[in-house]
Amino acid sequence: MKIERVILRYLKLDLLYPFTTSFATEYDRDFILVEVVNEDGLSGWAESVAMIDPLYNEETVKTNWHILEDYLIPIVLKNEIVHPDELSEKWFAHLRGNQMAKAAIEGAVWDLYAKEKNLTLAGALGGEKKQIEVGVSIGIKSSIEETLETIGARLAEGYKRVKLKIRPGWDVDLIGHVRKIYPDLPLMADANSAYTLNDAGRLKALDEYNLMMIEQPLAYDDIIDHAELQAQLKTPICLDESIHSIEDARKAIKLGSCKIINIKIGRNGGLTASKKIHDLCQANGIPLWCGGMLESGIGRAHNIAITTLPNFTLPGDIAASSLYWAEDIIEPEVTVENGSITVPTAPGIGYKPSLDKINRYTVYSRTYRK
Ligand code: OSB
Ligand code: MG
Repeated sequence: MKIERVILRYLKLDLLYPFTTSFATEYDRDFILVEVVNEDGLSGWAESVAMIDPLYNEETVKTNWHILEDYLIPIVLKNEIVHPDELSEKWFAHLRGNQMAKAAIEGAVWDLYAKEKNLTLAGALGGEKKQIEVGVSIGIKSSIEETLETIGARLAEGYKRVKLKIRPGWDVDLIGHVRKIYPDLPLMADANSAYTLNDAGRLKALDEYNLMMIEQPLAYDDIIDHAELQAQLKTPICLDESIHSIEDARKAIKLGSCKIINIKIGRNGGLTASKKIHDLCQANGIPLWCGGMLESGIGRAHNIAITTLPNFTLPGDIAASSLYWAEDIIEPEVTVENGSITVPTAPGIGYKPSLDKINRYTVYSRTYRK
């Protein structure tokens, strides 16, 4: 690959509806778009999923900009890259952490690689699904009534799996009410690390509601206590925040810390690493689904591509563009019909980044040349 220049853009998009987790309420989304351009003028695109504040994990939009500008972009411009796998396996391997920054530029290189080979990104990764099943993640609301209304609206739009954000005090009662009205709905709960082992009793009370899983109940960096908790719970635990690498996945599986893993490309340090975690989980009977980070269409397109791999057997948090944005920055936007997304067939990410729209939401940008 002959990468000539890299463009970073800092974008800000307003969310149509505020999104509340156990750690914050988001009203808008600040993120970095990475564009890598080859000598023929072909572009690869990806976004960094780091958030504005270090509340989900330790990375932020600005730490990502710093790591991209001062470390990752110089590596990509200086070295001859033959295959995107080399980024995580060779060129970035000596740099600790900063998974979301690494994933952002690696994803753009993967998109460019697929376009150079005239493959879809899904195909380049080895994915074969033509359609993927998705669900919706519903934030913490001001009342149970409002939550029930939101669930009703999403089901009417065709979503078939619902994830509810929980935190201490917004959990057993909430799930009980929802279950009364929707006894058979595929339903799960995401705590974003809001509990400790002292809350095991409260979490055990959720066992009677037949949840598909409870996601990341304990600390963002824990795999030991989760193993102890999983041994006490009937409900499968799914790890999100705690998994950053194939090593984390291997240890979590070995300890019995979870029965399901959520893949986030950014959290895992990129597509290559996520594919390796996929293969490890497949070999160990751990089903996967793709998590979401309130991405724009560009990150969403990457999530769709990885979900085409066979061990993504559970619906992912990849809802339609229109649930997040007044207008998305890709054409066409991501749409969901009957709880499914049709995987695009155009090369690379398969959706066209709209420069008009991207420029409208760009706060600042910088171009880096060879
Ligand atoms: O834990 O899955 C999470 C959003 C921001 C940060 C963390 C999470 C989430 C979501 C939203 O659940 C999923 C989506 O993009 O719709
Ligand atoms: Mg989560």
